[in-house]
Amino acid sequence: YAADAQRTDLMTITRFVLNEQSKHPESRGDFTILLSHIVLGCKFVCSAVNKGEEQKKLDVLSNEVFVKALVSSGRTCILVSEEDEEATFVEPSKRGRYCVVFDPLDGSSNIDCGVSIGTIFGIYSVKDGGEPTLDDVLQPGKNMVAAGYCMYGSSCTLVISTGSGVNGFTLDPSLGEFILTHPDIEIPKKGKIYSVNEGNAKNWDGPTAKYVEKCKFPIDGSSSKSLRYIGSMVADVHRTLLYGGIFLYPADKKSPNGKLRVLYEVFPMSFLMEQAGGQAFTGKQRALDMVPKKIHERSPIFLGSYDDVEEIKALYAAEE
Ligand code: AHM
Ligand code: MG
Repeated sequence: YAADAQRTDLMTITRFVLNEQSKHPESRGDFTILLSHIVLGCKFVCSAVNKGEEQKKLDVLSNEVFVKALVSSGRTCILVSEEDEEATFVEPSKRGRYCVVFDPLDGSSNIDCGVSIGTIFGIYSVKDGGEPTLDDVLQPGKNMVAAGYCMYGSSCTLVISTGSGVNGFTLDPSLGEFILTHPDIEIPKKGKIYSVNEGNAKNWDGPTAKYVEKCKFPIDGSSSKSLRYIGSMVADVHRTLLYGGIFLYPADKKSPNGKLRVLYEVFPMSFLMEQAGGQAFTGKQRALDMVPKKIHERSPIFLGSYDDVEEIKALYAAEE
């Protein structure tokens, strides 16, 4: 898809997903409709963020917009949001076959100083018929049919995978459309950046501490890595995806399960990483193999370039 063609032959996200879905004969267009409602939520949040609304209002507002957009799509049956303690079961007359897990506005402590924040989402599908139950969302991340995030930064960027690669779209404000700007994103096999909250170092376990030490003082003659940490997962993961390297939110003595939530933070980002050729590891296993027992469960996470994650896996394997 050549750059000059892009200017006149606009590949909107709707067109792109319609093309992808047409490869599946069983497709009924439901996914495309669901996605257009997610996109609407992202556009709303993008515009609200740009207006500089207050933090608290923006959290709550974003959640309300996403919940209403998803329910009104008529294509969802269960919603899990970081902002809501309980899962939302959509009333029967508005029910569809998708479950959406999402963090409507992640990194909200960054709002008031204008640092990038984002929305993260993952989508599961349920079989037709039968009452939806929580078990429909308490599924390993590898069962997701799609995952993505929207970053509200210097531009508004939506990155998504439906299980066949990763593609990035940028909101053209004059058109109000997300246009394909980053086709087929592949993460570099190895990177030069590590991204972690080093303020927690005194509470880290052995392998994490050893890994970060190696980033700073490599013992194999390679050059040391740069540290970049925004503290906004979407922005840190977006950079990792494009430039390569590793993002980690490990376990520590105070938070033995780390900080990030399995369903709507760890899984979607792990899904994207694998689809882009990288890896995602929990310190014990492949992240996407985890089976969550609770909707707001947390897990440590190490994700990024294939080779960089291999190194941390080796350090954990050596511990056993
Ligand atoms: P939030 O859901 O309360 O916004 O917290 C999640 C955020 C992530 O965006 C980010 O990766 C992490 O918290 C940063 O945490 P810390 O400030 O402990 O480094
Ligand atoms: Mg969050």
